[in-house]
Amino acid sequence: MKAAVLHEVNKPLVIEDVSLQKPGPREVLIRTAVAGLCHSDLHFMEGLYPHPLPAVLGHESAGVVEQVGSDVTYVKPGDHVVTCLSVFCGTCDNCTTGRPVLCTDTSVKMLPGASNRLSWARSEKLNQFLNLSSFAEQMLVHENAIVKIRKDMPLELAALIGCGVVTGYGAVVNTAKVAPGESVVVIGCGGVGMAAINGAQIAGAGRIIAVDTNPAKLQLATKLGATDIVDPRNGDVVQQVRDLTNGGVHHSFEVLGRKETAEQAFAMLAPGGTATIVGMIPFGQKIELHGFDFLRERKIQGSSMGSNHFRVDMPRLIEFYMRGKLHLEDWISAKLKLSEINEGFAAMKAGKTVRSVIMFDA
Ligand code: PAD
Ligand code: ZN
Repeated sequence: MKAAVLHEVNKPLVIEDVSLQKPGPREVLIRTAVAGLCHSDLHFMEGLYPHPLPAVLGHESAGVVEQVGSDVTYVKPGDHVVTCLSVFCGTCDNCTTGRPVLCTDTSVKMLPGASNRLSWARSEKLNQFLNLSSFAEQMLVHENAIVKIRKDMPLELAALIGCGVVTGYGAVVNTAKVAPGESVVVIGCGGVGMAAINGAQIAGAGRIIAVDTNPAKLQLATKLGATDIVDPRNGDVVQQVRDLTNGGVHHSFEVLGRKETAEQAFAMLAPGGTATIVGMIPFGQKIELHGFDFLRERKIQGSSMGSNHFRVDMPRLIEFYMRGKLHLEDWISAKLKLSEINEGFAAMKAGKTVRSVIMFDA
């Protein structure tokens, strides 16, 4: 089968012939239908985060089950599934206390470089990425890395839920637990930020302020629920937000992955407010905060994949879509072939797209 391989950082992905093992007892072989391009893939391509290479990237996908291992009862061939990198064991302390994204069982949630599922004609090891590797015509995953979905859900929209949508929505609903009427700022309105805005609207937030440097993104944000927009090119973002909110917001979400914007997210909080950092700040980089702000009970926290319980959250997100509350069609900027994947990442880097998706049958 064909897969897009990252050989070296800051080099284009190369389409290669690769193979997968037969499913082990708890593994599922999936025919990939759609894979979304997420900025997290780009962070690894640019070397801002380390990963053993060569590797098949991709972690936002939907597909159809082809084959299951001897112990798998959850799905059968023909079932439609969405994948999630938050693979869980179900029995470690974090899983059993309701935080499966923090699963610590490395035999299920394998560490980078540990999986031997992928192979190719060369002697060099080919690495699986985040237990998924979605930029490939097929995926071999643990059964606890997938959720079964209804078959009338379009797979290209379902794929978006696999990372971007569950991350943005979950940051608002699961991590920050935004209450009805509270004010929200989302800094960075790409695929993940748009989901945070749409999630804030579903949660019943009051003011929802979208911050982005791209006017087209701000316009779409308004359609998804933003009540106000802020363009950083019009002046200090923190001051603009303070002016709009009479002194600060209850919740800010950094959905970009930069030091300056993480610091802005904290600085724009009202007393008692919470900043939630969703973006992947380059590995090793530190952020600076005013110590005094903690005396007014301002908080800052991380959010991994929207603190999801994806077997519950993803089918609910699909129901929101079916009821017209989650505007997934608006996310897709381009449908690409696997061979066009580098053009897709170039458009992301230029800030042009909300989400590009690879359509494997195209
Ligand atoms: P994206 O590239 O689609 O969106 C980034 C957006 O930021 C674009 O709309 C830009 O126009 C906008 N932007 C650029 N500069 C500024 C600025 N100075 N101020 C405001 N906006 C600006 O990215 P994405 O939505 O795919 O991902 C966003 C981040 O979320 C990224 O760091 C990614 O790695 C991270 C992420 N985290 C998790 C997690 O579990 N924490 C999961 C998925 C993605
Ligand atoms: Zn992602």
